[in-house]
Amino acid sequence: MGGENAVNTATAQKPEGYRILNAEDLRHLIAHLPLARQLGGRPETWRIEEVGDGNLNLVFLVRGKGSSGFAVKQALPYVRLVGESWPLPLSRAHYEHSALTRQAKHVPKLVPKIHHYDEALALIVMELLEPHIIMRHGMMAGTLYPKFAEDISSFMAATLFHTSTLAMTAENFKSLMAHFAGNTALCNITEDLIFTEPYMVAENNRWTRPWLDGHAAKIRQDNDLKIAISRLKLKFMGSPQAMIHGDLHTGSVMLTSDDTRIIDPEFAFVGPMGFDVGAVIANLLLNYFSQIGHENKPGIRDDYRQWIVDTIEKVWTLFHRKFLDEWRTHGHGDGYPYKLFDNRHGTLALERERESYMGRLFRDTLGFAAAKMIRRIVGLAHNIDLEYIENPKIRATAEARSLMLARDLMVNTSDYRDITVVTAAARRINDTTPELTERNQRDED
Ligand code: SR1
Ligand code: MG
Repeated sequence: MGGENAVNTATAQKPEGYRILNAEDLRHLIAHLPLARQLGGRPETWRIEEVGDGNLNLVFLVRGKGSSGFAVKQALPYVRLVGESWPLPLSRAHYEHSALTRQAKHVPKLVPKIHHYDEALALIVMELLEPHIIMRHGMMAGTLYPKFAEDISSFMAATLFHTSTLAMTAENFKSLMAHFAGNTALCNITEDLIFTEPYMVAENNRWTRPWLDGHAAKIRQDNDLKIAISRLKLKFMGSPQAMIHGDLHTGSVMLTSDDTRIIDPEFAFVGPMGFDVGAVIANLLLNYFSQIGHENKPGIRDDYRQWIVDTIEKVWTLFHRKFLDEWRTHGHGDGYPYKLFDNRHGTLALERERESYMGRLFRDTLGFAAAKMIRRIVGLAHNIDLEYIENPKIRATAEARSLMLARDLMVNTSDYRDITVVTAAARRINDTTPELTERNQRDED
C-alpha cells in the first residue's frame, strides 16, 4: 500500500512544533488566539468534544456562549482508520487549507469559512456548521435535500471550470499544478485503494462474507474490468484538467434543507474533472441501492428512491448546463484560444466542440463513478450507507446490485448515452435482481 514512500514522506514532512492535541490543549491554544473573543465567556466554560468519525483526522467541536462555536480539524500523522502502522503526511492540512481558500473564491457560500490555520499543528479552525449534518446520515434516515442538486452542481461547475485552462492562463495553471503536485501521499491512497487493490488479493480488502465471496473472486478474474479500471487509473494519474476536490462523497457534504457546504478537500490535486462528478453520482447510487436496508417495510422508501433518481439526473444535467454557461461567459483561458474561433463558423465549431468535451467528461464521470462504487464494497474503506445494514443478506443484496451496475458502467460505458440511461439501469437492477439466498450465494462461488 504505497508503503515505503508513505513512511518516508510522513517522516520527512512532520513539522517542528507538531503535537496531537486533546480537548484541553485546544482550549489553551484557542484562548490565546484573537478568535477566542468570538466564543465569549471564560475558556473553562467552553464545551469541547472530539467527534471525528472519518478515516483520517481528529475533529473537535468547540462551543462557547450562546450559539457561538468552531469546528477544528487536525491531521494525524497516520491513517486514523488503521492506526500508527500507516503513517500519512501532515501536509494534507496544507493542501486542504489551500483548496478551501481557492474554492471560496468561486463559491464562498458553499464551503465552510476558515477562521484560523496553523501549519505546524496541521490544524484548521472553521465555522461550526449547525444544524447541518453529514449528508450520508441524512440520506440513510430518508431526508430530502431539495437544494442539493443545485448546490453541488454549482460547486463543481465553478470550481472545476475556473481552475482549468478553459479559464486560466497556461502560466497560472502550471503554478496550480506545481502547488498541488506534492499531495502525492493522498493521491497514492486513491491510486491503491480505488484503482488497484479491489481487483487483486490485498490485505486491506474486505467484503460481506460469505455472501460476496464469489463476487469478489469474479472481480479479481475479470480482465475486461481490470483493463477498464487501469485505463481509469491512467486518467487519474495523468489528466491534469482542474483542481479537483478529490474525495467528493456524501460524507464530504454537510447540509440542511436550505444550506449546503462542501468540506474536507484534503485529497485535492490537479486531476480529471470526472473524478469529482463521478464521486457524487457513485455515492447517490450506493445510497439508492442501500435503501432496501433502511426501510422498515418493503417499498416504504419508494418515494425516497425516486428523489434519489431525480437528484442523480439533476446533478448531471445542471452541472452540464452550468459548466457550459461558465465556458461561454468566461472561457478566456489558454485551452481553446478565442482568436482561433473569432468568426461565425468558428463560434459554431467551438460550440460543437464544447458539447463533445461534455460527452467525454460524461464518460469519465461514469467510469470514475463505477470505480468508486466497487471500492466501497470490496476494498478497505466502506460506506456506512451499506455498512450499517445489520442483516448481512440484505446488505449483500444491496452491494451485489451496486456491483452489477458498476461493472457494466465501467466496461460498457459508451452504452450509457445520457444520465437517464444510468438511472433506468439502476432502477431495473434494483427492481428485478432477486435478493441473495444461501443457494445463489453458493452458485456464485
Ligand atoms: C485510508 S483512507 C480511506 C478513504 O477515506 C477517505 O475518505 C478517502 O475516500 C480514502 O480513500
Ligand atoms: Mg474526508
